Amino acid sequence: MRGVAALGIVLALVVMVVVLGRGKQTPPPGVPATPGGPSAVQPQPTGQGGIVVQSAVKVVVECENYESIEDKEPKSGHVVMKKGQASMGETIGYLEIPEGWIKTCGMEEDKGHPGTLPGKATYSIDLPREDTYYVFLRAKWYDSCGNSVYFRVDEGDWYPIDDTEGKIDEATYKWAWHPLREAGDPRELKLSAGKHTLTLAIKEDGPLLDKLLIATDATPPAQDSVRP
Ligand SMILES: [Ca+2]
Ligand SMILES: [Ca+2]
Repeated sequence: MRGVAALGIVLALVVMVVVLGRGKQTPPPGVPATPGGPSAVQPQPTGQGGIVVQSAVKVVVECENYESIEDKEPKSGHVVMKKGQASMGETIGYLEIPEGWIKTCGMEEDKGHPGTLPGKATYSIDLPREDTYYVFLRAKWYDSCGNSVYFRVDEGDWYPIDDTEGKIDEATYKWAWHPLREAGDPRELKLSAGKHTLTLAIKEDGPLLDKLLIATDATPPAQDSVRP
């Protein structure tokens, strides 16, 4: 009898171990097994039929987090660029080009000449690969004399970002994404892998500049999105 009881106890233990073992969930591939670990699952480039599908590149730069800035008119010391904050559900920082300083400083003549007005901010980016890139600026224009900036990559040509995105009426604009365009279409920029310097320069006064997006996708972010 004692032998049978012992066998019964052993069998019960074996059943318990099997049941407990089944209860343990193995996380699916890509999901971290430890709580609190990184939750983002990075899509990997996949090969199919010899075609390599590359993941999209998105680089976001906050305009107020510049690497260098020329924020004063050199002769008078007048402030031409300054940091600001706004609350849009969350607090966002921006770079403001105070309205009116171009006239105050008598520099209207310089507005049409890229890079001659004071007021420039630079940003350093590091691109993962050589590709065709598109540029979008999240900004709040001021009015029809405050709805543009100049942009360039490294020592390249100055391009205007100049449109009426976010326009409610002549003197009222809301925050919007402004694509860098060429004859109405998104401008294609062939950029090499590695470090590049982006520069925003004043073209008109009044705009508020939130962030720059450099992406391999030519589709602009949704107009009301704070984060692309
Ligand atoms: Ca203005
Ligand atoms: Ca910002």
